[in-house]
Amino acid sequence: MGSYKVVVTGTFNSGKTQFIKTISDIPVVTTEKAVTTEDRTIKAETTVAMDFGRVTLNGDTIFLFGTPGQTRFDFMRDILQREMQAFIVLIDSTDPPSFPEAEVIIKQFLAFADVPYLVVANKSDLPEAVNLSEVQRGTKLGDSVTIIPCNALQKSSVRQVLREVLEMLHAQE
Ligand SMILES: Nc1nc2c(ncn2[C@@H]2O[C@H](COP(=O)(O)OP(=O)(O)OP(=O)(O)O)[C@@H](O)[C@H]2O)c(=O)[nH]1
Ligand SMILES: [Mg+2]
Repeated sequence: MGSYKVVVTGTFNSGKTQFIKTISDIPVVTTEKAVTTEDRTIKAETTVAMDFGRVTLNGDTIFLFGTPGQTRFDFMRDILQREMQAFIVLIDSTDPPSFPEAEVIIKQFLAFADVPYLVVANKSDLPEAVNLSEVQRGTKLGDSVTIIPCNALQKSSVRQVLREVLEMLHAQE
């Protein structure tokens, strides 16, 4: 039984805020603001600072910190990464052009701290979602990195991802 800081990061619009909202035991602190860039054709609001939620699973408490997705807020990553014990990289499975960006994010995070991480192919419920091997190719992640599918609208699916993260954290102890 422990408490852990886990950062939920990933590409723009990949479902980071949704992921935290779906599983959090407390009302999530969000920082959604109207999108002012060309991305506004994709969604109306975006995270500009962070999301914060908390969940207890089998006696372990996870503090979830979501990052913004737009690259102009990348400076927030350095702040949110402090003291993190693991991170989750969400990828929008319906948006293959965004896949290479995930690789960049992973490298940047690992350069900050060599902690366990999990790559999540989110929005797996949508018909346009590509399969896991396509996500693997697009992100140039080798076979050694496990990518797991997720539907962030579904609590059981998010819980499954967090169980995997806890397993990685416990393996280190
Ligand atoms: N069908 C489906 N929709 C999802 C899923 N995850 C997120 N969404 C939807 O996708 C949209 C974007 O989700 P957000 O949680 O705002 O994404 P984000 O990564 O926080 O976005 P930014 O902070 O702007 O980078 C919302 O309408 C979500 O409800 C999923 O697994 N399946
Ligand atoms: Mg967000």
